[in-house]
Amino acid sequence: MKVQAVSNDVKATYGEQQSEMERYLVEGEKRALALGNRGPIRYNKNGSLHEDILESYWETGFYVFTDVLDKKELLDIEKDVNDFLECVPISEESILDQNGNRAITSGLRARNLFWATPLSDPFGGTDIAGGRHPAKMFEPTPTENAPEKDIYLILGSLQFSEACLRVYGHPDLLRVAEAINGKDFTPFNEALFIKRPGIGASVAWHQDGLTHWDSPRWDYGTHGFNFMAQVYGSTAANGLWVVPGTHKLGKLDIKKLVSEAGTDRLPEAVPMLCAPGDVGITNRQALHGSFANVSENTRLTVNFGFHRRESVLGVTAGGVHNARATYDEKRIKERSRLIPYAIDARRQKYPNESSYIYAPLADEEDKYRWNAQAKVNIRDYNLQDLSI
Ligand SMILES: O=C(O)CCC(=O)C(=O)O
Repeated sequence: MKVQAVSNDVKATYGEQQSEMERYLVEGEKRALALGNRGPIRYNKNGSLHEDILESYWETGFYVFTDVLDKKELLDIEKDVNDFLECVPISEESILDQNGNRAITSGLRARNLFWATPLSDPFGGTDIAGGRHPAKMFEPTPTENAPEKDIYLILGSLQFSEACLRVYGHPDLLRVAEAINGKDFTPFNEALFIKRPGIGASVAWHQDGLTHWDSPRWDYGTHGFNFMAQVYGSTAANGLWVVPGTHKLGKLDIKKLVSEAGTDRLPEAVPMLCAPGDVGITNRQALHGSFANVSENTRLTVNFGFHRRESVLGVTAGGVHNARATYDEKRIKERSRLIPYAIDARRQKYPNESSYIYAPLADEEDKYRWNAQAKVNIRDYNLQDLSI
């Protein structure tokens, strides 16, 4: 199935909550635009990321960089994702794709595909992912012609798409990562979120971090941030929502917040509004989530996160995205190779761009040429995600 194929002739709605939801979306948009945390990536005269951007990011916990990816690059991503979706298993239980071939993910050890019933909330109120999604979202009723289950999340996505790998090596985005997490920043993980119209599952309200909430050295940036590049844009109806400023508040009692609001429509939350090619960043400590997509628009998010080195080095963590482990220098180096691979892949496609130099592996750049062998080398790379 193509990522933008719309299978619903009959439109899904929010049922009895439709009018309240419509009002919430409009009000949320107004609140979002009033924050002013959006604009192109800009630099100070000395080449560092513009201080207004950093100030706004640290104040609200998110930011939207406008016009980062051009139309051609977006089409490359769309093509890769469509090619990938041709080769995924036809169902959660199958190892065969729609053409009867072994699915692209079969034989991989890491978990890559997450399926959900249409418009459901697969995580909310469960113990999955360390129980970090404690409150259930409203689940609208899908239309009769919706599929039984659909893939809404793909992990380890850089091994499936060179276009996504090139986004990962984008020099301006890596400069942003450096400005927020320091020159020796490290990877977290990478994902594709697909929210199809009338099908896309919700992601219940959560804060991402699991490890450092009680650390005496905890601060506003301890659990890193995620980039969220939008291929078709993201609206109030299908996009991520963030409660501004919550990255500063420590671990929140999310169940209580939802219960006090009497609804999953948290009153202070705002949507991350993006045009195609915009790239958001969200502090992983901020309270965030997204609603089931009853709108007519697909959201395809190229999601990838980065950490401060000091937040992962020597830390024992995991169990959500992969096995529990202690993240020593060797593990971090191994996982970080995706950065120079991505930089090289991007350089090959856009030779006139000024490439980012990733300081921790700068001396060994020659080891990380993006070629057929490298492609084999990164199979199952996400077994080594640095998940805190
Ligand atoms: O894109 C979404 O809907 C959810 C993303 C998210 O929760 C995350 O990146 O932590």
